[in-house]
Amino acid sequence: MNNIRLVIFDLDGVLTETSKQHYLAWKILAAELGVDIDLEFNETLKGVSRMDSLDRILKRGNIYDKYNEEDKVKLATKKNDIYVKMIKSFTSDNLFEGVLGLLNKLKDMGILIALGSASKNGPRLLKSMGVYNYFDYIVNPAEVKGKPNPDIFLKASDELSVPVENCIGIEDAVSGIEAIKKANIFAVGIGSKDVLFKADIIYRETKDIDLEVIDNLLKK
Ligand code: B16
Ligand code: MG
Repeated sequence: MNNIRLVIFDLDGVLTETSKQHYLAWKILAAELGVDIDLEFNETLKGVSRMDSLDRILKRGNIYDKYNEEDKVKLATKKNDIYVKMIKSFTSDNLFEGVLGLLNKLKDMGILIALGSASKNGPRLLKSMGVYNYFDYIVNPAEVKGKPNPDIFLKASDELSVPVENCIGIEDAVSGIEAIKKANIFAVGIGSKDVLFKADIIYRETKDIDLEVIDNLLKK
């Protein structure tokens, strides 16, 4: 196996599940603003940055024009404070099945590992789940354009000096798969084939990932 040299992981939905906590925190904030959000709407927030998520919620409630930038930062901070309390209890038990095995395998094979998450809480979560030291590089989402722009994935490839043809990106959200494809990187989808059909290969769960199969596909 010698084609994959860098694996760029998304966080929520790939390494662990934080979408429930994001949803509950947004739901509390949205309710205070008189906006109702449900699980279906929450799907549209996956992989989307904090400020863009807030904009979507305000638009849903037809109150987008009611708030200036300063108000919006305050609202987003309020949501984040609620969210951070919810993820305080995260430990290695919150890692999806197979993640630790996969990270160890990559390390053993000398393959670089990066985090390409839209979440500014990424480093905090990796530390509390005990896997921070596996990561050779963590993209700071504040420095690049969010998904579906390719920038998060291009930044990891660039910083670790690995050509895009030797990278793979692993994502659970449509916006993330779009970002990987725009970066000309091999896209591994985690989730449903009906949703992630633009990915180059799709697995139901992270534990199903087969690196040998992907490495062979990268050659083509
Ligand atoms: P934060 P990912 C994304 O994580 C979440 O899917 C999305 O719901 C969230 O709004 C975004 O991170 C920003 O998170 O508020 O913690 O900065 O899937 O890109 O790992
Ligand atoms: Mg995700």
